[in-house]
Amino acid sequence: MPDAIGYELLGDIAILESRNPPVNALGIDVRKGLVDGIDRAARDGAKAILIYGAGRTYFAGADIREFGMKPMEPGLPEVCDHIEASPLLVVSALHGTALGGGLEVAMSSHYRIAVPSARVGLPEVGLGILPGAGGTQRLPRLTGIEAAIGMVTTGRQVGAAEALDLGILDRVAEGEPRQIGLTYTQELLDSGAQRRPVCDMPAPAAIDFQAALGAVQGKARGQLSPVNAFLAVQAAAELPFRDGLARERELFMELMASDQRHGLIHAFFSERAVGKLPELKGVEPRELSAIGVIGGGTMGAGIATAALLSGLNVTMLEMTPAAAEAARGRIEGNLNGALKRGKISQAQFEALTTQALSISTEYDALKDVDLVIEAVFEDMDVKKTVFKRLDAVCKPGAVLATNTSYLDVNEIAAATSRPQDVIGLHFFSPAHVMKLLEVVVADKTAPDVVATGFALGKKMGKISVRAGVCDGFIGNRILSTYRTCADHMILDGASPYQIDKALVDFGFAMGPFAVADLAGLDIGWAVRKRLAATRDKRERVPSFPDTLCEQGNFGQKTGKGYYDYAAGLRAGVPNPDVPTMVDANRAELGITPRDFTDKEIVRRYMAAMVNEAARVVGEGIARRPLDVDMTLLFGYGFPRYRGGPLKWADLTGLEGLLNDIKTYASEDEYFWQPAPLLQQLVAQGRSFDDLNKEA
Ligand code: 3H9
Repeated sequence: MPDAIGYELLGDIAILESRNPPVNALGIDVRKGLVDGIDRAARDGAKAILIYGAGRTYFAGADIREFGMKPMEPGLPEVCDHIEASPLLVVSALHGTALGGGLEVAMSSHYRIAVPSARVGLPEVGLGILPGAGGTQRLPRLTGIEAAIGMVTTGRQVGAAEALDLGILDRVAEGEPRQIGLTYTQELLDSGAQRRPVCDMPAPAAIDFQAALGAVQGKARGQLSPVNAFLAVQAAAELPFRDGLARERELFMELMASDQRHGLIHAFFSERAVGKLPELKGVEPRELSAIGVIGGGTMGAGIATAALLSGLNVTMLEMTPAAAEAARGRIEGNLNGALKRGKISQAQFEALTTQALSISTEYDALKDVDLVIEAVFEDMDVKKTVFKRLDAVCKPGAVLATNTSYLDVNEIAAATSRPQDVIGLHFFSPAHVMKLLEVVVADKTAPDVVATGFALGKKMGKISVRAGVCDGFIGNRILSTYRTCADHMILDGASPYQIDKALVDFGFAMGPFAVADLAGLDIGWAVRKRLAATRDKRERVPSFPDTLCEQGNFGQKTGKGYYDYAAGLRAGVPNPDVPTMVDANRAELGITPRDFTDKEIVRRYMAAMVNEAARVVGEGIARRPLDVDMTLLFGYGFPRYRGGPLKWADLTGLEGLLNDIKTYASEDEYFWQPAPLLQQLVAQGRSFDDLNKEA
């Protein structure tokens, strides 16, 4: 028997212990071990079998790394059937996270006990698939159809107490899984309990499936897996158990073959790989317990909030007592939100706002902090002045970070006598909510300062991505290119509203013009003015975005931008002045507008995004394609089920994209210059993902 499952016979009970760290994923050795163990227990004359996991968890699911490989027998569905069909009484003892295939193994057991801290769930939809080892047929037989639909279509995990209420667990007990499992199994044997296969339980009662499906489709926003998962659960009510399993398999295989499955699994592994940089192996971060934040506007207050919530002490620096008070108000407002959502208690709220937070108007207050993040006005001279002051006041070894979103971190570092301690930490607004953190590494930044940036991100629960220095780093640089592409399409005949809609239909959380209204149109305006002097003569520069700003329309904060928010609607309605501004711009440039299909809009927009992303990787601004993918996913509303722009490009076909870029170049040679890395990959017949694997 493979070592992945330990076997021991203790009296009447055969014990199967999974030993497959770190999460007891149900890889081929574990599956074989389970089947062998079940058979051996019968041969050994045991009366019952106890299954549990060694280490930190019961099985956390199928081994995702096996997806896409040649199937290896026995598959998980066969393993589950084998467990359920055992003539012996089978008990599973759960701890940690019994997820996906893990919960499916548990539900194939005849009885289930768990420690109070255990969590269970079927998170497969998040990977673009559905529970494919009987989970969609067994769960509704235990919980009823509605609870099963809720869990299976959202991937929601439930704690042990709720799982007990729902009928997923039979008992919850304190202790180690082995010990509580043995006690329970012995008790069942002593009481003469019978085998209790879920497959023999009555089918769950049907509901109004049509209405329920509509609700699931609405929330899925283009993602296929929740819908197929729903249909599989529906089959549990409508078909006999075996036929239901066959239906589950059919719907599962459909998803396995989908690009969305590739995209979501890429996201799963990339999310974990993004913070693991070869250059940081063995590099210890610096001490991090107290930080300073300069500037208490929306961004600074958000950063301070995130830091407080992660257990750090924060000193906020503002210019005047009035600004300091306003900053306190913003931070308290943010923490109040966390209190209302139950993320912190009233006592924690009090402690965070009184003991952990201090606000000052004197730089001297920053002399003892371990790290300072500057979030002041986006202006190089202002930033340099701040860093000179920090250089004078901060203790040796303190990390000096700028939250700039575009400016040259090397130039900022050069304003200090300690450029090795200077780094960019680019948060996204609202910083206590948005998951992305770009860790911008300047030429002289010391490795342990980079490690400290990543350590801070981890503490705050962020997805931290390493970025090199350039205008806009990874995210904003790519954003400015695809935004330019969108502006060009408007000049040529599309409307902002058609573009926004086409991209929302593609899966983006919001379209680029709605995003611009939210972020504030003055930001882009300032960037355009800064870059105007160095602009290449061949660049097509629309004037309508400037016209909009010149008339005082900065988006949501002024009540009007591309959309009009006067009616109090969060989404706004199209601003009727915009088409007039666009028409004037077209007339001035002598453009006759043409129609765009939604498909062409998406194709051009994505081609521009991928092309710039390829440049960002080619120049080493992003270390790996997956770094770009995670940046766009966590900071720019890119649909997770497409994996990120470069995963999308791989799945779509790089050669076709390159050909389209070359075709577009016949209209605008300057904008549509193919990225060298994209050309190289096409010439070599390789993909972006190949580069991820080599890194
Ligand atoms: C399924 O079950 C399909 C079936 O229905 C049907 C089949 C027919 N496989 O997250 P962590 C790795 S689909 C392979 O950092 P944590 C992970 O990559 C599955 N590897 O730890 C990482 O590796 P590395 C349904 C896996 O404590 C290491 O383990 N199950 C798997 O923060 C540690 O992971 C799920 O979707 C896996 N299934 O969180 C659960 N899981 O160290 C997915 C993890 O090299 N897993 N790894 O970077 C999770 O949600 C979290 O990992 C878990 C632990 C909550 C378990």
